[in-house]
Amino acid sequence: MSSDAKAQKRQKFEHVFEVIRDELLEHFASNGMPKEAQEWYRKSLDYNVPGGKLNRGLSVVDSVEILKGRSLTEDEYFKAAVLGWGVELLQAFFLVSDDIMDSSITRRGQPCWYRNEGVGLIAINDSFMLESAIYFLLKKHFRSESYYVDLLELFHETTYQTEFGQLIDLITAPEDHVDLSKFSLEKHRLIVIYKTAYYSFYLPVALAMHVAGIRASPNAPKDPFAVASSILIPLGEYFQVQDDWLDFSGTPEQIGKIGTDIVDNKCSWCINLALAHATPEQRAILDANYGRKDAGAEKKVKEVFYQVGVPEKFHAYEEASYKKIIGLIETIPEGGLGAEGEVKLKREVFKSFLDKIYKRQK
Ligand code: GPP
Ligand code: MG
Ligand code: MG
Ligand code: MG
Repeated sequence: MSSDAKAQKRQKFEHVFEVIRDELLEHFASNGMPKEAQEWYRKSLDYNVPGGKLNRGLSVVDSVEILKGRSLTEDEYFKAAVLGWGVELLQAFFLVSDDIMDSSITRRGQPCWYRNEGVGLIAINDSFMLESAIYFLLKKHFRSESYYVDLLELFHETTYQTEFGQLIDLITAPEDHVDLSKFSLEKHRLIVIYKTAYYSFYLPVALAMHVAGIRASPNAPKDPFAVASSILIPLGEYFQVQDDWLDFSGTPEQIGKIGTDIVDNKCSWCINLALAHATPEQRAILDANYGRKDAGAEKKVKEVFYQVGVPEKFHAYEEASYKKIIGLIETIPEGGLGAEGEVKLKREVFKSFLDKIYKRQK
């Protein structure tokens, strides 16, 4: 797609944000909330929801379009976009609170929300409101749909899974006790599948499948939701490895945030690769410097990452992941998965998502 067409697509999607933001604010005001609270909520929504890459949200719209096999009516587009913004609201809820938990400094090229003058720990409540907004919008726009409960369950279950992942991410990275022997690639895999893959990859596509009229058939040999998950979870794993790689190698200007994984003692893909390939001397440097709130120590860790070849290993991983995911996509029959006369699950849903993130630089 041309960059013009991409920009147009984004603009159309962003326009829907204005609509739902105003719905949220109108409802808030109608409860008699004071002017200053209305202004606060508006600022929180504008600051935290729309400024990202929007891959997750746009994927809902793209997937509905691909599954239906035609361009959407205005009403269909709007509903798909509301669900897309639901995913972006969920992400905003996670990021606002994750930045507090990770003591992060910047996000999307601006200070993390909690670091704004006068915000601080009020950001915790702001994050809760970003989450609750999802359910207000689902009720407003989907209450009478046969798949309303499916949407609710999907958002609830995915949120819970992400919280499992955040818990293991955090307790594997205690601030006051560095023990690199607790890390492993298996542990890393579990963390990233739960903290990232479900909400970032499975959720957008599963939402689109419900809207497009694909029904779960848990007892069928190939339940379409299980097939989607079997491709999207590895895709999400690859995406979070990219996130870990960019945390180490990207500049703040490039990735919009200052990497904190090394000083935060995170069980990231990079440290696991380094541990697997370090000489005893390099291992000693890692043990002495990983997870210290100190720029000099962070630099020493990064030097070891370069010495053991983390960059080359990441590029090889990226190629291998791409091939593996294409292979998984090709397990779906060329004409789509599903019985005649039913809406079919199509390869293109997954290919289009993969293309959005392959070799991403931010
Ligand atoms: C990303 O991890 C994980 C999340 C945003 C999930 C948070 C879940 C909660 C329940 C709060 P990360 O810390 O590596 O992301 P980033 O690098 O963007 O800070
Ligand atoms: Mg973080
Ligand atoms: Mg985190
Ligand atoms: Mg990260």
